[in-house]
Amino acid sequence: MPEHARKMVKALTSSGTSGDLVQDALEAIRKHLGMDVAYLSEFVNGRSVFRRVDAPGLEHLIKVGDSQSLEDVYCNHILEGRLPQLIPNTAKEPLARTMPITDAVPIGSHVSIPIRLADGTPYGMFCCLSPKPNETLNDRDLQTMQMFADIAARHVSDEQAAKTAKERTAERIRRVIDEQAFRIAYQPIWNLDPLRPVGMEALCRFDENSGQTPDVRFREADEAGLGAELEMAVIRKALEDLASLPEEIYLSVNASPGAIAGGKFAGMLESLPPKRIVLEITEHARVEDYRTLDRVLAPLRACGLRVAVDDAGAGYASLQHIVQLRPDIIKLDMTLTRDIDGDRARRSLAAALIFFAAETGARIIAEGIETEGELEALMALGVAGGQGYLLGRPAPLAEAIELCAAETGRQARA
Ligand code: G
Ligand code: MN
Repeated sequence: MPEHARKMVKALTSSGTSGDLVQDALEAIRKHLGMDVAYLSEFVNGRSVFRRVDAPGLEHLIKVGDSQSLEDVYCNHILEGRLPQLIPNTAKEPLARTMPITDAVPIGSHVSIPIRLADGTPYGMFCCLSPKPNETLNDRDLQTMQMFADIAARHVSDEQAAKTAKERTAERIRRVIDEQAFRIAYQPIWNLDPLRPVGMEALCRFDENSGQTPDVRFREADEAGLGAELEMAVIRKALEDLASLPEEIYLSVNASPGAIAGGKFAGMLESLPPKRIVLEITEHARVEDYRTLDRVLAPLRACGLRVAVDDAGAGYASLQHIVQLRPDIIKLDMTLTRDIDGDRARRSLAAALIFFAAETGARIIAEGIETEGELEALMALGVAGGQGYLLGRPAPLAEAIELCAAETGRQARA
């Protein structure tokens, strides 16, 4: 099979997600028809803009991003039936002959198929041309061209749909950030023995009845390139509440390494007591660059900011991650807490982390404690702190403060 035919097959059978599909299709059809130039163009504000071009050796004549006025080119005439899609010899087409572009390029032969998006709106042209006439071009060539144009059209349609969906998501998230369309729920963090509230974790909650968990929101924001901004907006809002917290209670906020490395965090701490703030570093992807993270955090830690590794024992919060961050606090992921009273493997993994914490001067806080059994097992292992539904659900600030005060009062009376 000749190489261009192989390419045609490849282009036709490709999954449709590859960015090179249209490029491959252009090259294959150009070679198949024995033409010099193949391109896909998009109509934008009365111009035809080249989006993909295959024209080896003619890059000076035509390249991606170049555009021409629709007044000057064949496109509109073809769309409106004044010129045929198949022109083996422009000299035999009176209208083509009178158009300046025919001699300027020059164009001897021309085959083109209008491209429409899935919803029917015109997009642009899928086109092959050559400076020389090519009298062998026939209807079968046009049919083959049509097949490739269909592939290109489908690809472009998919691309545009994905782009539109992405833009809509980005706009929605931009609004969420600008309008602070989220609430902060606070979950008390306790010293376990004696039971005493020591901190409050700020957890973001999105209002709508979308049924989406905050995780999904944050992932969407990430994909829209707004992840760090959203995280910082949440932290900013939480920090506003620090002054309302009892003096002896610290505020724990969540951030991804990427958001911290973004550099906006330090500025938000200005005029706040760093000793009362814990930064929980949430890991959802592998950290590429600990040095940047360290550069941002070192001066803040020197002033008393404490760093916690969140979700330890799950996902990317690997041992390596813990070693690199040298955290003040290690938060045991709730998957380790769950049923720890009845599960030897979880107990020994927790014990290992407790040993590690003791050796490195870190404090362990167990997340997601739901039962007395879990609480007792954790205390028996020597876990210093904990949080979870058993000790207090995430709640509006006033309620969370109330809960802490009630427990403190109870302790005082006992
Ligand atoms: O990423 P991080 O571990 O900070 O997320 C904590 C999440 O877990 C919050 O959304 C919070 O509402 C939830 N949570 C807090 N305590 C418990 C608990 O005891 N059980 C369960 N299942 N979820 C909890
Ligand atoms: Mn957390």
